[in-house]
This record gives sequence, structure tokens and C-alpha cells, in this order.
Amino acid sequence: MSLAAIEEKLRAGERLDFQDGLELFMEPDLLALGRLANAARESRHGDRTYFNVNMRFEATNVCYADCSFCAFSKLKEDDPGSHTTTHEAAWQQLADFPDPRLTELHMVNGLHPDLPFEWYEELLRGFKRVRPGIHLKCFTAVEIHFFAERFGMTYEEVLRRLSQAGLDSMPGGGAEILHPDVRRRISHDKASGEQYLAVHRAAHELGMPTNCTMLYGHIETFEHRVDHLLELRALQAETGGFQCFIPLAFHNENNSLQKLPEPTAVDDLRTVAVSRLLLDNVPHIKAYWVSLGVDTAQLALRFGANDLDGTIVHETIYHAAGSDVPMGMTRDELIRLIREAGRVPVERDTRYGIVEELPKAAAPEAAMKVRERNRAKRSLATIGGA
Ligand code: V47
Repeated sequence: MSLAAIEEKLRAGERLDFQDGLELFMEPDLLALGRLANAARESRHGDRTYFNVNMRFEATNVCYADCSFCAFSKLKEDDPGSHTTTHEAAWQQLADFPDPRLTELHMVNGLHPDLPFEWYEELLRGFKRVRPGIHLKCFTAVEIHFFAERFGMTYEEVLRRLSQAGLDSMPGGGAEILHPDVRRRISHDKASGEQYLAVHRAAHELGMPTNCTMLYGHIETFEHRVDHLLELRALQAETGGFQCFIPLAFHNENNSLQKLPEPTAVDDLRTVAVSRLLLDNVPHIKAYWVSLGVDTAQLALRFGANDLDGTIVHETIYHAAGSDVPMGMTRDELIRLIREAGRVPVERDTRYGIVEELPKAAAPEAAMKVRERNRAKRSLATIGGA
């Protein structure tokens, strides 16, 4: 089917299928694809582009799983570079966060073989003690599955207990590629694709919102990507619990897949665009600036994405895998990126409640600068002439 035929389907409100997804990934005209995705984005969100003031935290990087793309985890507690926080140090870090606008703590950890379940519960309780208003977006579905197996609980029991301790929502990490042919080769010893989805289903049934991701640009094919997106779409049709989808671009340093090239900017933008078109029931598509790089993330705001993630402050997973983006960004920098893309910056909380909607720039910043310079010159000339 041609792009024009897919466009016709979209206009008629028809759902895209597997074959359409493949065609979109194969479409050579990136700008035409981007235009379709941008139209879908604008019909939902107009120019609104979300970001938040958040911080990343990892309690431990000790992980018994051996994912071939991962550069962040250490197998054992005494391996060089491994670390596990104390409760006090974790709480202090949150208490010391200087910006009162902080709304979210995003925590992802390794699968530590020895920490008791109560340790995590106490960690969450302490976070809420030091900053009662903070939203705790913590633990991937892979971690929840690990807790369930290790501590002999159902997903529901794990989630209920963590929620009673303060957990508010779950991030989307750990999805990688859901298809077993890929998963078997890159992350064979953790939750399967089905288990990843089952944990999210359990969270949604408890009323807990979650995000979802896809790690692309390594050994998978376009078929695997389309399959992955359609699996997520099917679960969303059932539960409606996904808030946001985040395509994650593979980084190749310091891991066992380092011989593979990383995805190009064209692949990044195409993946964002196809995600927006196939995941027609997931409201938000995030251009995670750490994973895409700042420039591509900004461009992605015209290819279907309507969110940039947040300030983050201290990112570790992508930096371990060779990313050279900053460790964090200021709120002003995020606002500038969004404005320069001609969009309206909207500071949000994790549930997409609006914290502050900022005005759109009157013109792209570069043009503003020229105008300001000309205005300054004119007033100098007036003074000179008086
Ligand atoms: O699960 C690990 C991925 C994920 C590499 O939910 C890698 O709002 C690329 O899930 N190259 C963690 N990717 C990050 C994540 C996330 C990020 C931002 C926002 C949200 C959200 C979730 O990072 C992991 C894994 O899929 N990852 N190593 C790598 N070498």
C-alpha cells in the first residue's frame, strides 16, 4: 500500500495494520512520513509540548541479568564500579534537590540478588517522608516480575505493597523488543515479553498508570518493531493504562553489542513517526532527549513527539553506553528547545497535569535575536542623532 493509501486510511479513521506499519518503516520519503505523524500529533495536542522537572535515581546497579545491550549493570556487589545506596544517602539526595518545582523521582535499578523486599518498601516510604508531594515513578516491569518470583508473590501483591509504601506509577523500561526471537538473544534471563505485558496489565487493573518503551536499532528487524508496537497497542485497547510511549535508540559503547552501528537520525525520526501513527491509542509520544540526543529530540517534536521528558539531572544508563549528551538539562533549556521548535512549552507533572503553560515564542529564537539586535541598533542611532 502506498503512503497516499495509508493517508487515506488515516483520514477515514481506519486503524493501521501490520502491513501498513511495515510500509511506513520502509517509506523513503521521511518528510512525507513526518507530515502524517505531525498531523496526528497536532490533532491531539496542537502545539503543546510537555516536559517536567524530574530527577533520575538508581538505588543499585547490581544485576544478575546479563542483557547484551546493557553497559550499566554489574554482576556482583564487589565488582569494580558497582554500587548500592544506603537509605539515608538516597533520602538525602532527594531532600537536597535544590529546585522546589521538582515533581517526579524516576528510579530504575538492577535486579539485586540479595536485597529484601522490605528494603525497597522502606526506601519508598523515606522518599515520601522527605518530600511528601513527590511522585514516585519507580521500578520497571522487569523489576516487578523479579520481585514476584524472588519473594513468592503475584504481580498484584507486589504492586499493592509498593503502592502502599508510596509507589505512584511505573516507567516503561525493560520492554526492549518483546518478540521472543530477539529477546532470547539480547535479554534471555529476565521477564519475557509476555511477562512484561502482564505486569503492566496488573498495574493498570490496580489503577496505576505506566509508560512503555521499545529499544530499537540493534539486531531487530522492522517486522519485530511493528510486532512490538502492535502488542502495546493491543494491551492499551484492553486497559487504557499507558500514558506515554518512549522509543529508545540503541547506544553501542561498553556492551556486548558494540560491533553494531547505532541507529541514524533518519531511523530515529522515522521510528518516532511510525510510533505515533501505529500507537493511535497512546496519548503521548516522548522524544527522550538523552536517548535521541538533544538535536534529534528537538526535531522529533515535528515528527510526532509531544514530550521531551525532563531535567533528569544525573543520567547513568545512556552515559555508561557512550552517550555524550549533558547529564541533565535546566528547565530553561528545555523551554528554549521547545520554543525554538515553534511549539508551546507545557510543564507537567507525571500524570500530565499542567504545572505551567508558557507562551509560545513570537518567532524562532534566532529571528528574535536579529530583531533585538536591529532594535538596539536603531535606538543607538536615535540617541546618536538626538
Ligand atoms: O530498560 C539500556 C534502555 C531503558 C541501553 O518511562 C538502553 O518515562 C539504549 O526505560 N542503549 C531505561 N538503551 C530507560 C527507560 C526510560 C527512559 C526515559 C523515560 C522513561 C519513562 C523510561 O534504557 C532500559 C533499556 O531498555 N537501555 N541500555 C543502551 N545501551
